[in-house]
Amino acid sequence: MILKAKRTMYHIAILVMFAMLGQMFAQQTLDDVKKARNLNDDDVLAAVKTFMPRGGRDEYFAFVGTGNSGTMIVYGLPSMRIYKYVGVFSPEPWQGYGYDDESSLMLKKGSLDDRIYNYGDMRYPALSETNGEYNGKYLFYSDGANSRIALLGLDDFETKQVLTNPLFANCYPGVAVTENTEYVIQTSQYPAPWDNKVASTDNFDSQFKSGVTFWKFEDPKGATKSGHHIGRMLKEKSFTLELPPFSLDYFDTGRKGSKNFVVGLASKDGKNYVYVIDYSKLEGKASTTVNEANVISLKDGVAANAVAIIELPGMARRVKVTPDGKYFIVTGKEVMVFDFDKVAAALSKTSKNVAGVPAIDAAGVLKGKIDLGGMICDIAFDYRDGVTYASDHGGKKIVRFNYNTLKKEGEVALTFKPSMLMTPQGMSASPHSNYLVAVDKEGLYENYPNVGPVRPSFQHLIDISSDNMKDLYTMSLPQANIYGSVSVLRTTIKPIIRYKLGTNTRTGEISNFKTVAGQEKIERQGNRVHVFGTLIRSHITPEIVNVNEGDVVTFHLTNLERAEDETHGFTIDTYGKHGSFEPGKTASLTFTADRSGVFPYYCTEFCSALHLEMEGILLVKPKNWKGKAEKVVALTKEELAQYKKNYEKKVEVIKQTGDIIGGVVKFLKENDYAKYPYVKALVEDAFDQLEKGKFAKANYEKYAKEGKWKDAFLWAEQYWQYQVKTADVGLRAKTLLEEKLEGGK
Ligand SMILES: [Cu+2]
Repeated sequence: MILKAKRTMYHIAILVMFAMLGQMFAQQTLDDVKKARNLNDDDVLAAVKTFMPRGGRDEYFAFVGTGNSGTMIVYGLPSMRIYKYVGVFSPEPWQGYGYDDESSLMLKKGSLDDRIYNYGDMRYPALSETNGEYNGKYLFYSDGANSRIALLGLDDFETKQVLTNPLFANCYPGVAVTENTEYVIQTSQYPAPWDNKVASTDNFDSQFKSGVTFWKFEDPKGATKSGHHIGRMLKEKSFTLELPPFSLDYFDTGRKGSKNFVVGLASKDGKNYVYVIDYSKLEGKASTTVNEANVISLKDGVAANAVAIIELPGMARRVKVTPDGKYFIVTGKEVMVFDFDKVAAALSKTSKNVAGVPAIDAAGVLKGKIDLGGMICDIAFDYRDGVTYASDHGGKKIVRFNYNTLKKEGEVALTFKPSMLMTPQGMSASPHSNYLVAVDKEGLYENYPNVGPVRPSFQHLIDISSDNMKDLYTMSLPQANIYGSVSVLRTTIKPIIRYKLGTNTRTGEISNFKTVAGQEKIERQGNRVHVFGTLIRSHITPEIVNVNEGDVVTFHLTNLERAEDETHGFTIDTYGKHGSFEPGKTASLTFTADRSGVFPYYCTEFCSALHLEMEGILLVKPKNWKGKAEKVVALTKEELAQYKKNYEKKVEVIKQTGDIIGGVVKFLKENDYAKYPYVKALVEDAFDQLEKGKFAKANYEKYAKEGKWKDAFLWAEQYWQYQVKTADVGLRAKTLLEEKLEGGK
């Protein structure tokens, strides 16, 4: 009685406390917060424009290279939240990139000498296109430092191919694609003799070269066995146009009427140029092969009227093709708009040349120029005809002008020095008109703390949806360079949720090492050991692996999970191997067991409450080990009785869980779940789990009959794990079906 009274008092005390808290919170009105934080209406409006409510989704994905770190960052617009780091040119341990055999092989194949480089230099990416519009399927990056090119698949945001440019000693760290992604274009940056030949700088003009590589890209119509569409760049169908020893800079590709053109910045002997290439005149015209690469000599390129150069009055910072494909704009002290039609006509009518490249007189192909007052770093387009944004770095402002009228339309003053610009869909034929992202490095410490000599760069979100441009939000990006990014409408990309069981994510094929539940095994041939294992909450199977010092061991692991986002990590202590296993993925980790001892292996991803149980032991016996087999201690009567009790309890729980599953199944069937594809897929996944558990059920029943209560209990526990997973997926299917039925009413 006294106890009950005490409890009541306790409850009342809690209620009173909540009431008081309620009052305290009630005082926090919007006005209070504004006052307390010294915010004006504009600040609040800016915050509201980027705030992402629960259930909200960003309109765009943006992709930024980290420069030297060799990884890519994915963030959302307008929330500016970072979603992902993706290993591209350098190993990335969190996803096991460059640590498991599949990704290591890909990186090694993509290097000059079978080594894995630990860094890159990646700046300007390109998204794959269909008819000049982003199709949301692939993304490409160039590695300036190690002359590589990479293909990323956007159905799982992973790197699928890395290749070395067979000619260039270093590359410009940007790429561009043609209108239907027929080619991915990469250029050299600093001139050097090709194919790593040695030449004296005395012979700079004759032995050093620059060039433009057209990587042939093919996107298969059909899917791989795992359901992936993985395109490939094909070296044998690619070609490179030889150019004199120019230093090459930013470049872009034409579209619509100018779809056969590439335009880029070049410099030599203190002079600045734009080079123009009509690649359609070069296809199938290889003059020779160097290092198995098809090369078109400058002489043959000139003979085909495929290349020319335009001298510029001064230093140029950027060249970009307008969304309509009619013009290309070169920025610098002046903004110059060149007319593609005039350039195309002038290609075969040149009389002068620079280092053997036909030279077109700028005045004859210019549409016009505009002086915006300062040095213009970069430009970006929006959907409206001719509307262009220019970054005036020194002037700390964004200027809006129109390339058709060549008139300035407006500007917004900034507190920082803007450099690279990006609009969503901005490098496609249809840029969007709501946001502009400006990058800066030097400025803006007024609201950022000092974090030591190395500081982040910043991505500023600017609202351009009205004529009054407004700086909304600043995101700091550690590791990211100041370089450009691309951004695509989020719904254009259709990412998968899980892999088909056994997927080698780098090839998209079903791995030869796929292992299903109950078929885990260890195979040995001489000193070569293959472990075929599985990962599923909350077990790594097998749990014990015995090898001898000096054995070459491969763990081939498959994540059997069908639940969303149920990734398991895997590491073997001190062996420097780490894998990340997303649901359905199969990957392999190979190492030489060159240190004897007992090495726990375990799941490195916090995957569930039973995460700690995902562990096992690798026992590496030293050479000439003469240790006798240790005695196995038999269970005492009491221990056996305890296991029997535990087993019986577990069987009861299994029955209850079975009832829950039965109820869910009844509801699903009564409501025609199969009519809803996504629900159907979930239900199939759920039963897939239960199906896999059958062997565990057979085992626990068998051991119970034999009175082996420890084994019976452990197998019952395992079966229950499968049941839990079935119930988990099943309940999600039920909730989804309820929502569908609700929505249908
Ligand atoms: Cu785990």
